[in-house]
Amino acid sequence: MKKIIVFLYMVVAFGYVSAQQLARKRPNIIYMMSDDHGYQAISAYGYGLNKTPNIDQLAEKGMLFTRAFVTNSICGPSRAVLLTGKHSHINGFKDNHSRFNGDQPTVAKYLQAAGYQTALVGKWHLESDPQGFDYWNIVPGQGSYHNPDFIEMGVRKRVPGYVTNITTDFAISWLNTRDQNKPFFLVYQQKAPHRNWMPEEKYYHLFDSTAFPVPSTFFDKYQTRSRAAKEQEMEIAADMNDAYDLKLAFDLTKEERVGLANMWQGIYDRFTPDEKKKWEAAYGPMIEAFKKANLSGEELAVWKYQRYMKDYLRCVQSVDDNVGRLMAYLKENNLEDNTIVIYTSDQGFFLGEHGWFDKRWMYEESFRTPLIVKWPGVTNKKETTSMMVQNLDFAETILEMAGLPVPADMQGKSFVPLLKGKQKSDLHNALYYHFYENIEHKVAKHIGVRTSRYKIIYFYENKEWEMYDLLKDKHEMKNIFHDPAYSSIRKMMQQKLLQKKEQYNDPVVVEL
Ligand code: SGN
Ligand code: CA
Repeated sequence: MKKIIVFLYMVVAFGYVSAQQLARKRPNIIYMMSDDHGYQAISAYGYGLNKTPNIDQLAEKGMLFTRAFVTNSICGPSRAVLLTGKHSHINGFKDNHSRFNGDQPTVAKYLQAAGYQTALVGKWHLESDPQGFDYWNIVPGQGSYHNPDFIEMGVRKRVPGYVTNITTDFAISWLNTRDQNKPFFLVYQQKAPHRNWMPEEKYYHLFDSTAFPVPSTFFDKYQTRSRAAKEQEMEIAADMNDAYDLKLAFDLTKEERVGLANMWQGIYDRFTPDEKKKWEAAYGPMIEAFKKANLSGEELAVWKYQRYMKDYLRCVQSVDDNVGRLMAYLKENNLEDNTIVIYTSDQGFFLGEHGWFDKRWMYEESFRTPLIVKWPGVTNKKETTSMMVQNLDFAETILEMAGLPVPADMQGKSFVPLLKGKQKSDLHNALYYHFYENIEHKVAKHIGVRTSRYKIIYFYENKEWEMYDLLKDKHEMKNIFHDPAYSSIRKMMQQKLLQKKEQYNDPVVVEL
């Protein structure tokens, strides 16, 4: 049945494509998606934390989205939404413990069937083998930063070096060997800057003397918020592991090797003895200084925040370098003018806001994701848009970029008109969200809706509600769900939630 769907689609599409083809050469498309790269850590977004000149360069001739969101802020689900253009309850991949049914139609399959060469490199995280790609070379599960394993078309081997560079090496060698007579679709998915934030050797000392500004919400006590916000386990102060997250240890004793500390040892053992020496030389003085300082309370929390930010942003630096490498390759090979480049992340990330690391929430930092689209001949100058789009729209957009029709069962909308400057009103009046994984970090399951001004969240396990006026409270510190001044807005937002839930056929039960 699923094969028939792709076939029927092609019957319709081919007539369309050949007409289009006469008019122009079909563009190549590179979809770059990093793992856990918050928009705060891209300098084009203006947060002043770090410098990402290569990603910023995409924005110089592209469109930067300040309101791009995901449907379910976690890795596997986000990737499945990108591939299918369908919400998690429809594509079947609801949380990181799911297995993707690779037999269903995907954007990669549609492009492949229309004559695109397709490849996937880097993080995958969908458990089943990739389908719809002529070439794939992926890291198993979360992958490793140093001397990682890769699975190339089903064959697993260990590759010496640093994962972010290796992923690019594989992308470039595929580009070199591809059939040059066909357009290509390259899905380039970095593992970085995912936890546990292990930088590349050349950046061991980057930010050594930088003190990052502590977010205004860092000491949030979650007053007025639901139980969910208070019960999570993702606080920098309380939930980071000394060895694994904060890098306060080297080789551990047998007794120390438990839980996350044991994971640290596994990661540390991927280093060669010489690499361990270099790591110890770089991180040793930090550990000594920490021991001497004997910090506690708020000082210790801020110290952990600084420690976290340094390693996280060091990993981002290598991501940015490698975007530069790929862009240089395009230029050197005369591909720049006919290649669309999309840069995004599988979701946003907390960089200390509300005292947190990780994602999962429908709160802005993790619900929002960075998005920059550079389309030569279409987005010729730097432009910023605040119109709302969602990763549910990505597959549809990519198909339209390739001159292909959007299948009727995809649930998002192409934002090609927005990229072309033809979209004058918001593509969506509200965005729908559903998070399912109340396991690690203990974030209660929730659904919600966001309009350009308001957001309502329903934690359906606890039957608790939150609502925010984002115009007056952009940091989402004051839950106004029970505020009588907002009672008509509350009713309107609850109705919108029900309406979106119906529209997308989500069977979750809402008790008003
Ligand atoms: C791992 C991390 C979590 C993280 C999930 C999901 N724990 O399980 O901190 O939230 O990945 O991340 S770790 O101890 O294994 O590092 S995701 O990006 O893959 O969704
Ligand atoms: Ca992720």
